[in-house]
Amino acid sequence: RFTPTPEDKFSFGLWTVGWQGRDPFGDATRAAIDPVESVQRLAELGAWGVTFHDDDLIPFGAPETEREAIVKRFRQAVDASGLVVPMVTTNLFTHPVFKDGGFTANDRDVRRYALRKTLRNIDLAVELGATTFVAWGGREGAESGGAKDVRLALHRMKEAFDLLGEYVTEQGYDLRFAIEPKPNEPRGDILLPTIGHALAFIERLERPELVGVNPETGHEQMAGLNFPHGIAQAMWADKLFHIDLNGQSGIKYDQDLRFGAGDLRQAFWLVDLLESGYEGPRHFDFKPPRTEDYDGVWASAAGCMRNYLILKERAAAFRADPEVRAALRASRLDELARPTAGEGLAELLADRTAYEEFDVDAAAERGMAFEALDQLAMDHLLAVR
Ligand code: GLT
Ligand code: MN
Ligand code: MN
Ligand code: MN
Repeated sequence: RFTPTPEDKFSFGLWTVGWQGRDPFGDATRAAIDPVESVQRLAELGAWGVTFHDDDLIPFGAPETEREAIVKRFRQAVDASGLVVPMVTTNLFTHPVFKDGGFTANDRDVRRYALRKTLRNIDLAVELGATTFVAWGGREGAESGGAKDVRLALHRMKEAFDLLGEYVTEQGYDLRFAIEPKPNEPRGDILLPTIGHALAFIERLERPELVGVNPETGHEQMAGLNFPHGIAQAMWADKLFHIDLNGQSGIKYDQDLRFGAGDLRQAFWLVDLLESGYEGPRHFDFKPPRTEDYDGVWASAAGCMRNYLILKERAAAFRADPEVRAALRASRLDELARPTAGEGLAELLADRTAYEEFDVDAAAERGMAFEALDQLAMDHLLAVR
């Protein structure tokens, strides 16, 4: 019970368990973990996939021969472990050259370099079997108003994704892009700050079908937004290509807690939602707190998966409960599922009961019974039903 298996499709970034605990105020509290060890430990814990940034695996600037040797050794470890590499991403934020961004840096030569670094990494992603390429633009933004012409920056952002889409199309690659929004940190304000901004941006691209979103729990919650609502809209738009699961307690710095820590109620509704139709990876992007030693690192990775499975069981129990079904009807969720003007505009206009004879006062008096429904959810979440 609550033991993960590859069928659960849990994946982890090398940068998550490998985080050394460096923060703006303190040095690393742990040494780097060999990516090969991370692969082995994650497989032992029951994970299905491992993901990485180019620089998590291959040190920035490593010569070609060293790069090849590292990739070969990593690929052997991945194959031996049985893990897959479902997603790869590019680091366009750590090196000082990216201090003003990658795709939207004011310096044109930096933008060209960022694109070349990304295109090179796309080849590696495809070589390792990845079908999703995440783009988190953490450095795409500004701290002051005059520093960035946002409309021009969005032109450059569009140009970048159009070029990336052109490249994978020309190469015949089976690879889609997933934009990861974040409102701020490390930049004062980041471009494409929320799921909604990203979805609107994608529709202006030359190949919108190649681009979706990779929302992260904590990033939306940093903006005070309801994460399950954002995920539902991404699913509604067929744009949930990938997801970064973690935990966040309210509007503050990006906590990257293990999944299930932080806002537990949103985590419950999120799992309920994902299990209703999302088939992609359950990817954890968390940071084992810097208080932890290596045992703590693996304990927190295991905790992410365990909490997902517990919530999955709790959500299934909620949906299966006959009293919940009755409560959902009492709250008229079945009515929400019906088109408002099923037979069209003419029928709506001709229906006197819809307006002239509609009893507004009686309708206004009807309770929605949401509190009883939510208490049932709470009882299931707390496992007292
Ligand atoms: C970085 C960021 C994450 C992103 C990663 C992908 S890098 O750790 O904080 O939210 O998902 O670039
Ligand atoms: Mn993330
Ligand atoms: Mn985060
Ligand atoms: Mn992060």
